[in-house]
Amino acid sequence: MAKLEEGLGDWRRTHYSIQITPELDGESVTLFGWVSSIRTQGGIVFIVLTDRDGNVQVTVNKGKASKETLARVEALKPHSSVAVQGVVKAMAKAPNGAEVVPERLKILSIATEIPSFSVYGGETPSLDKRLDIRAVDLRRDKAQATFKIQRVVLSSVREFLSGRGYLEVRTPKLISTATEGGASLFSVLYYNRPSFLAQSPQLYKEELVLPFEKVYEIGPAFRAEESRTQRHLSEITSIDIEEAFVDYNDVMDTLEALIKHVVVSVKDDCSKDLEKLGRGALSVPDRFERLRYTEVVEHLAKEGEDATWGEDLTGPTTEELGKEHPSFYFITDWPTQTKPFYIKPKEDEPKLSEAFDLMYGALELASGGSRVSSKSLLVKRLKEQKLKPQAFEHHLKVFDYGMPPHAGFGLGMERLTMVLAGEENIREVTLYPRDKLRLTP
Ligand code: AMO
Repeated sequence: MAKLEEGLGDWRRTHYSIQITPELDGESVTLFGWVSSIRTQGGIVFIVLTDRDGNVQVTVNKGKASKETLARVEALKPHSSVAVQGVVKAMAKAPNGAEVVPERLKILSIATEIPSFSVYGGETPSLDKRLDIRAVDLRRDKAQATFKIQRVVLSSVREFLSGRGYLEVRTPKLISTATEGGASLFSVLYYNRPSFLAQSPQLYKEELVLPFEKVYEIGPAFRAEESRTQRHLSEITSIDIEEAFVDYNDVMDTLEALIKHVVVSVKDDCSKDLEKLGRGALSVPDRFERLRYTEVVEHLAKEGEDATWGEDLTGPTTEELGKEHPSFYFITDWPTQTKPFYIKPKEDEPKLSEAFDLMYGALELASGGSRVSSKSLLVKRLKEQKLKPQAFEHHLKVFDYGMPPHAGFGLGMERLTMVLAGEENIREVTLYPRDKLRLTP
């Protein structure tokens, strides 16, 4: 008897599991995948082979199969990776109405460990346990559905933005200055100089409106978040746009249209995935409400909430707001002091700024605004925020060359996926989440 594990050789897949249907009755096929269950009943061994797309039943008749095939079937353990060459048989009782009777079976890799939790059905164990063997955990039906939705989020965002003439860009992630406040910066030694991981592409995307006018980036952003919450990670994927000759109202319109496009794409392309997650497609208001920050704070204070003008809205306060506005809405015209230096104060009322957050209930999905395009004002704003203009020398220089009025936003890709997939914990929608306690796998 040859050794049990074999290489691929010249075998190549002809079909995925879901393509095995009664119409293929009598056809020879080659399948690859993993064993998700093995069950013997009488003289028949039923092997469920699972691949990227689903399951197919492989039926071995002990009385008819070759000695080699039987030896391999005996050695099989769930999770082993296998290849099957066989013939399709229409079979009403089998999943998809057809099964495969193997002529040859290869074990490509015998599983030596069984996960401590059931991947194929059964109860979902704690997230931490699952994250420890994330590559296996991601085989769960719900994880597959979640990340299919995420793929559609990414592809539909690209389709929308490139369709509207935005150019996709990549900006450095190793940087020399903070953009979103010093507290959440990761330091990295860059050769022998201090540097940081980018918290956002903010300054680069603004500069790039000079040559390209309309840009977007889908890329990593790093935040050294001290608190460990269901909504915060240390590494995220940020969807950023920046555009010349527009203001915050225009980019709110763009963001609203973008969200609507993504929701429709997920509805059209992910109906089965939404079903697996036990939810329907999201309903989206015809027009996202635009609530002014000052009015929101006055209203919340009247309701007895802890909301003080001039401060960011905190967790419990946004929870209350989320109850009143459970879908998508904007909060606009934030106090200038609550927003970063690059956000433009209103010309007629500089205590307020041309800034917005996009919310979904209590969850902040995006923030953005009109930008300061005057160099002298930007220097003033940096100083007001106790930042040193010298540290931004290269960025400020660009403003000497005709920096146009411009505006943009940053949208958290994971948070948007949470909303679409109905997940409460951001880690569920992140392949390998990073937080204060987790740097592996
Ligand atoms: P902001 O800091 O608000 O704005 O970030 C934009 C969006 O990114 C997401 N986000 C996060 N998601 C999970 N974990 C985190 N630690 C985290 N931090 C941010 C949120 C948030 O709304 N430069 C500006 C954007 C702009 O003005 O264009 C910025 O970075 O969904």
